[in-house]
Amino acid sequence: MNILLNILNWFSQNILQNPAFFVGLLVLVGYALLKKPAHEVFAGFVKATVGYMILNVAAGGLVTTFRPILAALNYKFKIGAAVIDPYFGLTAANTKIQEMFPQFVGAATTALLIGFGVNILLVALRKITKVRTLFITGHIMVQQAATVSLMVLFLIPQLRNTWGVIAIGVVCGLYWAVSSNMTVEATQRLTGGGGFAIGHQQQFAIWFVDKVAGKLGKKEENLDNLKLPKFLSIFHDTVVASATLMLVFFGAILLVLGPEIMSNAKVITSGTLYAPEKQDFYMYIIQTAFTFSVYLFILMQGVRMFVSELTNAFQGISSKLLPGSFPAVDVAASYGFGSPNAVLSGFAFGLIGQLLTIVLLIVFKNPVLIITGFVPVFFDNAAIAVYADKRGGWKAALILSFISGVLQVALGALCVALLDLASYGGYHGNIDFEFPWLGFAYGFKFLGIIGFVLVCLFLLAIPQLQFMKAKDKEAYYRGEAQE
Ligand code: ASC
Repeated sequence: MNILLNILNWFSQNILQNPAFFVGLLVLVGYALLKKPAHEVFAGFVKATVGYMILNVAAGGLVTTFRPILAALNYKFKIGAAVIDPYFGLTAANTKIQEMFPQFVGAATTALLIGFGVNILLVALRKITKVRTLFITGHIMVQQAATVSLMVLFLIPQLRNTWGVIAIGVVCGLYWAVSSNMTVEATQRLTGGGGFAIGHQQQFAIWFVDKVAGKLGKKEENLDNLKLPKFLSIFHDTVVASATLMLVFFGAILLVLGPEIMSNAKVITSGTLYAPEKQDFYMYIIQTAFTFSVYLFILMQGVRMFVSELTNAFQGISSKLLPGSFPAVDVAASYGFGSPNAVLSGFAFGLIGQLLTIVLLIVFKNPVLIITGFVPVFFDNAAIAVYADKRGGWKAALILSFISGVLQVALGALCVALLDLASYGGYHGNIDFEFPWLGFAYGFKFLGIIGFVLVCLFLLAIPQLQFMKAKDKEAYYRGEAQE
């Protein structure tokens, strides 16, 4: 008995609470199940583990670059700031969990495993559950599991135990299965029967857009004829786009803060100080803004490494276990099926919506300042424009991506306040993590475990309603769009 307990204890401390090795182990088991040769199993394990360790290095770098600016903002204006971007959100959620609930650092990775299992189960029982899709976008699952872990642990104190870890996995799995299932028809229509669904961060939005776009405009008047300014195309490159956004936002913030505060060691308790004798303040600003881009780039590199292994392992397992189900993949897969102008117009109008709302936050002296992150403003709004254009033409695309930009900032500010993330500098920010997740989070806060159960029941009910509304039940399982 003692030996068993010791083994479990060792496993929990060294693997479960050390996500790098846990992710490596998932890949190892996945590849072994797929009967890959031993050297490939080993290589997969190494790449996944090292990839996750690279992610950790970059997350640490983001925190040390960001914290002094947050501290200075707080000192001078008594406001907190948060970048709404899933990578900043991941770092913020993990840092907060590590500081407040250190025994739960492994919760998100355990949830990944449980959630994936729940999703497999829901698809396996599709005759009952009506779920047709398996979510396999690994890096998104990692980000979402972290945010959901924080929501559950922070907002429902009764779940700060083993049940809580299981609960996080269950609600993640339900969200992955159900939300991706909501995109089947819209995506089949967009891609002309491409055979995949979306498993990313805007599934509720895609469902909604597909329903309302037709009422906002005519699909014949699509974005193909729109002339966009040439310079927008530089935003196709994430380094250029994130460095530019960071330069604009942090440039403005650092200019307002000024060199005195940024060189004051009493205010800036950790991270890099501005040292006046060594560097010009303006060069310091550019360097600091670009440093974010550097760490973001490293972070994405690490993520890419472990995710391609994780995705292969997951996909292999699911194709063996669940033939005939729809894989739910990265939203970028849909862009090629839309009007070439849709991606950049969605980004541009989403950005306008975000910037206007940020100005309103400043004018009305909101205690939390929101800073535009690249991933939601680009990928969410691009997807919204692609799907909206298909059903309602350019008018629907521009209106809906603009509204999404407004909501990302306004509801994002509420999320930051609710989860008390301002001193951690980031929130997930993708549109599903404002709507419906903000609502779910309020349910957790005000109704506790009952709220949690209601959220699960609500999610389970969605595919049942989709199925009830489908006229041809066989076509529902084949994923054919019926209107
Ligand atoms: C995200 C995220 C990314 C991008 C990428 C788009 O939400 O975390 O890295 O979108 O998946 O292809």
